[in-house]
Amino acid sequence: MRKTLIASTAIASLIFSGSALSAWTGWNIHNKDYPITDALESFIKNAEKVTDGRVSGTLYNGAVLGSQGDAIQMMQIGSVDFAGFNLGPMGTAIPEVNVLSLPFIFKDVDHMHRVMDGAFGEHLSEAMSKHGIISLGWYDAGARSFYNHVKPIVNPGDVEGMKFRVMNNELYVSMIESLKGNATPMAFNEVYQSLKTGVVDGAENNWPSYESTNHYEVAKFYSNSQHLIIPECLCVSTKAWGALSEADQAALKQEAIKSVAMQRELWKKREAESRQLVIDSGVQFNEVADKAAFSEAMKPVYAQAIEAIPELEPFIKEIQSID
Ligand code: GTR
Repeated sequence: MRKTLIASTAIASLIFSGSALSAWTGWNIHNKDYPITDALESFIKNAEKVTDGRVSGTLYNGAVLGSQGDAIQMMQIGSVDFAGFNLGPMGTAIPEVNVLSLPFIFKDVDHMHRVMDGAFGEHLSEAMSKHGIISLGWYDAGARSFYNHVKPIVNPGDVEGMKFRVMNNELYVSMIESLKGNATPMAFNEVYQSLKTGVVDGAENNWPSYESTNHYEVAKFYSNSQHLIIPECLCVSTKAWGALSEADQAALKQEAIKSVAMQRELWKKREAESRQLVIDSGVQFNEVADKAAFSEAMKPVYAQAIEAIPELEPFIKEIQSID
């Protein structure tokens, strides 16, 4: 009786002060012991502390709530509150985000950090917020390179006639077609089986995902083309965000900064470990010496993307103007 009284007094005072209790639902594609998983878990745990329990939450790993495409829709209607999204396939829901899916748009990962951590990142987050999603920070996902079970990729011509799985976004289909290969868009969790059964010859990803999914067991040639550098986000729905007081928003922004710093540290370590693990297991690795040849061959993707999505042009220029 006494407990109930205390609890209802606490709830009444929260409502009176304009704050309500929010139990957030979180979506994540990766499993436990992966950099973004640890960073999202730490974010939501600390969110509860710094808001005195006004925000708490549960992170659902391994895409158990649905594919990223489903989760984006759920965030837009407010049934997923926070997530770690890959900004590549997000392009199908938010046109401006496609700028990050252009091959070789960043010079390297450090350049991506400089661009995303500055005014550009804010502009992009603003564009995203018009679609119901806010980014509180940008996680690292390294660079994506080709791997397959047929042969090393050394020159752009080596991709000709080969079948590659790509993430769900037409831009990646154009990218593979620019090398005269065939692209099959497919969800992340279907790729292992497709490589194993020969539905596709190869795919492309960073070292940690190549390793954590065991793709390296069924696609033993990894060629370091680094054609895509796509960050991921610590995303929150505008609905959940708008329900918070300004003080709680400020506190969560601070936690997001910490979560991003943590993830980038873990990422650096994991990238080196994954690379070593797969090479030790017998993966045949080759550097791609002439990346400029790939960049040149993939250039038509830019014009095609601008034609389909004119909003991209200023975003491309903005990235290219940053050193
Ligand atoms: C990973 C990324 C995932 C997912 C995956 C894919 O690198 O972290 O979010 O997009 O690639 O290839 O689908």
